[in-house]
Amino acid sequence: VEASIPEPQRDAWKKFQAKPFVSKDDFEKEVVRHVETTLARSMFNCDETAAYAAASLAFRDRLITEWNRTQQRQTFADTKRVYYLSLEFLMGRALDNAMLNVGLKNVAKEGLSELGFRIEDIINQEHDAALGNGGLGRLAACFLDSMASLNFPAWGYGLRYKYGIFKQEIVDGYQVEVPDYWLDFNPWEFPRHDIVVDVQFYGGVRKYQDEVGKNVAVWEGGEIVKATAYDVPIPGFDTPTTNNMRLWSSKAASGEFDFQKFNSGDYESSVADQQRAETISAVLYPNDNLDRGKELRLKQQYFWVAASLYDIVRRFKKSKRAWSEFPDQIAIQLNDTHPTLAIVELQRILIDMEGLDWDEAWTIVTNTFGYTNHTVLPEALEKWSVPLFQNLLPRHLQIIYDINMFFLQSVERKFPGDRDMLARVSIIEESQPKMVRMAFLAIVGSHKVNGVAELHSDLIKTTIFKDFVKIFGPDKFTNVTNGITPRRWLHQANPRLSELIASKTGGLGFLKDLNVLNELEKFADDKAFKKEWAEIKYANKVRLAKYIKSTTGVTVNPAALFDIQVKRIHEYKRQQLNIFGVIHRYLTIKAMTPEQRKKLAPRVSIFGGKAAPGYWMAKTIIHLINNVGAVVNKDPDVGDLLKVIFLEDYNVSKAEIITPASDVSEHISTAGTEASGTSNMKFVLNGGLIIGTCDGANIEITREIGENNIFLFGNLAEDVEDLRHTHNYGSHTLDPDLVKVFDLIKSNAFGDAGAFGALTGSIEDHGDYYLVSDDFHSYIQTQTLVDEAYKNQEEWITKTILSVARMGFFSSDRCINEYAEMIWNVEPLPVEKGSGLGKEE
Ligand code: F55
Repeated sequence: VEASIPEPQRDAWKKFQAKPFVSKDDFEKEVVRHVETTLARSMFNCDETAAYAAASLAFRDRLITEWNRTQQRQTFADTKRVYYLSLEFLMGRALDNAMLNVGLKNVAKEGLSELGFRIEDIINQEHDAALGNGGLGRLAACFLDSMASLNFPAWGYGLRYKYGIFKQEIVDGYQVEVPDYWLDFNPWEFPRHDIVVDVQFYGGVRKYQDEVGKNVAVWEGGEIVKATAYDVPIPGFDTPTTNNMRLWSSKAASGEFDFQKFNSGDYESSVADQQRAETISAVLYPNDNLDRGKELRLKQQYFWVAASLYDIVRRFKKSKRAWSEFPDQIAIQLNDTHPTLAIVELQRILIDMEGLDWDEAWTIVTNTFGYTNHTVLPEALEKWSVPLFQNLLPRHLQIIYDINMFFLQSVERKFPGDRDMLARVSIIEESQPKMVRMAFLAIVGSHKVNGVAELHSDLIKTTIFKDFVKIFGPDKFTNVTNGITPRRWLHQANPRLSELIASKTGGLGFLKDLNVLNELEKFADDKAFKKEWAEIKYANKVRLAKYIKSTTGVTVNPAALFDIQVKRIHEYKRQQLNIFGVIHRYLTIKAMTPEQRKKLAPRVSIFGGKAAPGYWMAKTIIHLINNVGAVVNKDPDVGDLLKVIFLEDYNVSKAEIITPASDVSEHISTAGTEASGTSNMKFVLNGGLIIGTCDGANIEITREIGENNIFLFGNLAEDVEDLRHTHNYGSHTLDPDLVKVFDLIKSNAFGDAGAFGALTGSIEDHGDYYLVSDDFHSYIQTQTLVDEAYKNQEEWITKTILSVARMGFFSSDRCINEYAEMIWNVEPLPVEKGSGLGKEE
């Protein structure tokens, strides 16, 4: 149905078009209107929740106006678009970000104040949008911010989980998971009840030859689930461009429930059908870097991929272009292997629905997709059992077999007779049961594969994807080192530092071109500047200390060295190395004379992060940290010299308080295991130093900021394999200091040692896979260097200024520009400024 307004009536539309507010008065007017109409309240019952709701709705209205204009502009310009497919978008809060990106936070602050509210209190009402696990999900969120800020025509596609990552509570030192029901009130989404896609599951495939002898496959039967679109506007910083994140929600095809079943008395099964459909988008799987092969997860993947591709193809078809132009109009980036089915789905659409030849279709498919790998850990590489696939997606399995056949034929031509090679690279693993190797499918179906930091991109080329480099040549593989958005991770999280930088570099331009930070180098020895710089760090530490007091009851000294490790709990990230180091410090302090104690810089060791609910070892690490804290924090003999804090429920909004408050942060993964890491970048950008291994992006951070400004330790990636071999087949003696730590644990100093037997045992008796003992001495020594360096505050501050000045490379804007040029071949669509944008600095 043509829904476009006829020409003669359009003047009326133009005359009455919504105008985004710019002034304080207009903002207040909008807030009051929303309180009194949308929320049906008044000045006599407007609490902070209502004020948050109204302020958000005022900004949402403003965003959606720009959103509409952006979409019109992009459709009219008809340029190539990027679609970023990610099962996770770890967005955090939207209001503060929206206010800052459109440049109206001060307007809102004054407006809210006139209406009787403090803006901080209003911002704090918002529930995080926590639709992700960790780095991978947060990267997707940073990319959306950068793509909008750089005016790229780009959409994110994901799932609208009813429950995001669980909320973590600590009870008696143990992690307890609580469901995160976040949709109770979400002013940031627009349900699109008119955009609904049918998604098919199960059923069978009928094959026949048509009248001209062409082979036809029809996927029929099975069941249909409906996907409804929910749109979330993504405002760019200092630009009217407002992009879209489209999240799909699942519903039973028959609406509420199947009336036929209902009328025939089969009430229960009609309700069950409905619930089964809704289950698809119900929860985010809480594993990071682990693949569990559950059917519901595969259903989620196909549901989301099928709806997104239908949407993308529908939009393309409106342009009436030839299919061969598809890759000129569309780039699709796969955030890890989770959306790999999109490759198969597009091939299916082109050959089964649109009648293209296999080869013609396959050329389109491979030119459209790019695949980003985020891990080399074998347990995280996705595989799906063939029988499961056969049952759920029978036609897709056939297409995968065909893709594999043509691929293996090409390998055979290139390496005749190399049977081992064929077995190694086959998309189908010949195991019992057979498995579909999703990473291999993603490589074969994409034109570029990238890793997320230099070391990682080298590692994938020399280890897990080595054969594919031989087959496709090295140019198919590339590196795009991760980045972070300086808008959220500097301007929003650390407003005072942002303001100071702005005052010295000529305004907020550095937030759009982070290399401008270079200009700070000249202040590295400037007394007055250093004083302000240090005051800001101290104020951020005071803020965190208050937060620690209010959430844990522990008093920490803001003058102490704040040593922070916040990230998902995982053995490869080695929070156990950190806590063993803390126990070693405790032993050392206990053995010190009063004179020695006077010379030691007081320390607060701060941990935070969630363990996957089924990851026992990670939960044990949390338990140990909490038990060590319980003993150390109340030991009067230690006092301020050492405090150990575990912060509950680490998430994006908490990261905004924690990150600016670090003196040192820990990025201490076993070399070769952390693909990149991104919190390392956030901490340095906020004036903290790093203690870290030569792993992931730590290496490039060192190259940028200089090796005098980072505390590196531990074995190198190239030596890890040999060390593991020695543990298993040679002699394996533990570091003597680590033995003392274990002895203390075993003396029940931190509660029943039985609880920690698996943890110490994994190192003593099970090969110490993550090299905790091998790196322990180097770690302790380096921590001593940190203590020494911290005593010289003047030098320390200089180091942090120089580091910040050299962090420009790690903006996600640089990253997106690299993707655009090397992988997507897309251009930004610049916009005239002044279409209602706030003009604040
Ligand atoms: C989630 C689900 C599965 Cl099935 C597998 C992995 C994940 C996940 O959360 N991975 C993840 O966060 N990976 C991280 O990606 C970051 C962004 O590239 C990297 O910085 C980080 O090194 C990597 O571990």
